[in-house]
Amino acid sequence: MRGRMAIVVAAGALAAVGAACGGDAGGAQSREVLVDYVHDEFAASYLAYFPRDVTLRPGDTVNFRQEWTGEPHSVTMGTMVDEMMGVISPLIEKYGHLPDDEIPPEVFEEFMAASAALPYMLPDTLEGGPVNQNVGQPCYLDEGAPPEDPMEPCTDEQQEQPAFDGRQSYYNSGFIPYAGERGNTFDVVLANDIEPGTYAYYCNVHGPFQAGTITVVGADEEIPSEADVARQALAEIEEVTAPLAAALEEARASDAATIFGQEVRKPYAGWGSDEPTTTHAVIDEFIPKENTVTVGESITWSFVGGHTVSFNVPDYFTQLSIEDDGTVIFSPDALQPRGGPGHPAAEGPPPGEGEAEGEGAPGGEGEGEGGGPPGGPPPEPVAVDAGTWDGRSFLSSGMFFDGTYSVTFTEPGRYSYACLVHPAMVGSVVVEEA
Ligand SMILES: [Cu+2]
Repeated sequence: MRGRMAIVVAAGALAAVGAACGGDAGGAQSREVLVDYVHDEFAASYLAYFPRDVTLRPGDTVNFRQEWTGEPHSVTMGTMVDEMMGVISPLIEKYGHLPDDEIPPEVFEEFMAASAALPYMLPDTLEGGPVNQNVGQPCYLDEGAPPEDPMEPCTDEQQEQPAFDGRQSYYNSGFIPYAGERGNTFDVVLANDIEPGTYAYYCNVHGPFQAGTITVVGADEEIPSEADVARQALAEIEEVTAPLAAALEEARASDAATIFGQEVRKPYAGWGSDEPTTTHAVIDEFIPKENTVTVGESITWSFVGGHTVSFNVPDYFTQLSIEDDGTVIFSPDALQPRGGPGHPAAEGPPPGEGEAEGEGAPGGEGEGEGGGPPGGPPPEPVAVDAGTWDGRSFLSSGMFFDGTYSVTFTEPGRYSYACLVHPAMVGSVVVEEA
């Protein structure tokens, strides 16, 4: 299960969180839950909510606050989600910490069947353009499922957010944008008549491994303070960070490695921890950050996770964004190669071909399969040679999930580059005179 998640496309001021409604013992309270996390020591994406469970009373509010790492997320709840997580949570608890090959196949099947019962935001094949609008846009339903046609959003009326009463069938933030009116926030008011109990939510981009719960207690019961909630969030973040930090140390010290079943060679584009875990997080770093070559030499990046290697990038844009009419689109500029062959380009080699020799000849006939979103089969690693680059044009690899990308540098200079999906992921190439 973790291997599948590893291919998915990811400055906490915790002390100051949720100051809005604290202190007033008599009135409605609010508690903050972080969506993703920006670590200040290295760039990473945390496909998780912190803390994983928050306790409130009817009439209180959960403030979901997203920390933007470039990864898109949703907060999706309702009885459909309760049902799905009712099957999946025990599986994750029992098997989630095991390596893939120690998990019985029927457990995978049960997991896949349950998670496939609800629609995902990203289409199986990533090409850029509109994502699945039925769940990419907000949707609040008293009963029934979101539209079956992925391109059909819920109606305007269904997109108006009511209080959460625990009985709605589907209660979905849709893509939580980086900026604008709904930028990085999603507030859930718990209805006055919500029954005490535990309510599940998950991210419909990254799947049921990114999940959490809201526990509702009776109106006269005690709930943990804001400080307690913030402390719990930080403890959970630290628990996830420790193996990542250790993996990053090892990556920096190595020249080659095997990770997620793939042999890789420096420089690495992205990294992660091979340790099985039930909380997924990935490192959004180029390792090392700087590489030096002489004119005529090439650099070959090994990808670990969904990233791009992109030179002369245009002004920052997010991989997902919302158009004026509400349509949520996946930027083709982030996904597709620009300025030369890449992945998943038509010019690239077919998946799996040329991977040993790195002979991704420009002009090849490949069909390049689009990425590996949840629900899609993992693509075969590819090796793409982008050919020569003189340092002047926009050059981007397109989104790789694994495999390699080579560029040969023809002009001396210092070139910075970035990953188009993870804004904190930057590096530079120094090209010296031959
Ligand atoms: Cu990246």
